[in-house]
Amino acid sequence: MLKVLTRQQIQQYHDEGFISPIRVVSESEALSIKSQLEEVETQFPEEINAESRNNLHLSFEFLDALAHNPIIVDAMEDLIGPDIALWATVMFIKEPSSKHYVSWHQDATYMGMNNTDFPTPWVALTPSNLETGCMTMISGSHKQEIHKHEDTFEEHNILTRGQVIPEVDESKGVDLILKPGEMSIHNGAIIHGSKPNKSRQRRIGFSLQSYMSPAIEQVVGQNIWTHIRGKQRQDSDGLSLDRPKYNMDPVTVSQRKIANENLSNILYKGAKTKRNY
Ligand SMILES: O=C(O)CCC(=O)C(=O)O
Repeated sequence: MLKVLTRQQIQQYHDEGFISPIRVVSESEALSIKSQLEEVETQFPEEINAESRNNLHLSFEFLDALAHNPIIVDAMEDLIGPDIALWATVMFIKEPSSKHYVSWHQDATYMGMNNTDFPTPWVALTPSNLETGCMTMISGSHKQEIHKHEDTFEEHNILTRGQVIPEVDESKGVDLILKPGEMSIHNGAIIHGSKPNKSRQRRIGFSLQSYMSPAIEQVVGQNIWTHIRGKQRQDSDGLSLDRPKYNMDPVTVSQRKIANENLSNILYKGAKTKRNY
């Protein structure tokens, strides 16, 4: 029996590679999460900034709560079954009137898994639209192989390697317009990207990348998984993570550091350069 998604939405996920929009929290709750985020950005600038944006859920309680939000997790269960672990999270922030963008890419390319078929919820904490630089999905492209990506390390490209698929048929592009508190869900193999934020407000999206069943294995490097629901994974670098009881709970801060080092080793394997995110 389905918990959150409809059969039609599941069909859309399989046919097009994404679903959108789905409400996760109310608009006012989303704005409260944004305020908490901005408070900790000021309080702990070393821990949370444009370069330190990975796995914030490991040491910030309000983001841990979002990673375990029952609407998100129930939607994941509808797609992948009852045994669920989270690979990592990324806070994608585009500052007002900035040049930052995300080039056409497929998430699974550098994640080092033995499969590319896994869902990523992306939760909007601010309006995400054509003006602020929402994500655009190339409908149906998750059915293609993983394309060759060129690593550009371009200054304004906020992907790790600035990786790009050079030729994309943009005619199949679908813009995912989200209000604060809504999410989209996209497949690990779908081609997607996003343009700069031309507005006078920040565009913030929390990407829960990705929820996976134990059938999907890490074959490059070693990841520290966040256990979410059902059977616990056995391949979590020997670590069972503590959840933060409050922001910057010290045990969890050191765990995040190790998790991010592991993540970086996976994402930059074989790359000529390594950025700090
Ligand atoms: O936030 C963005 O604009 C892009 C995010 C993205 O590529 C992802 O979550 O997979």
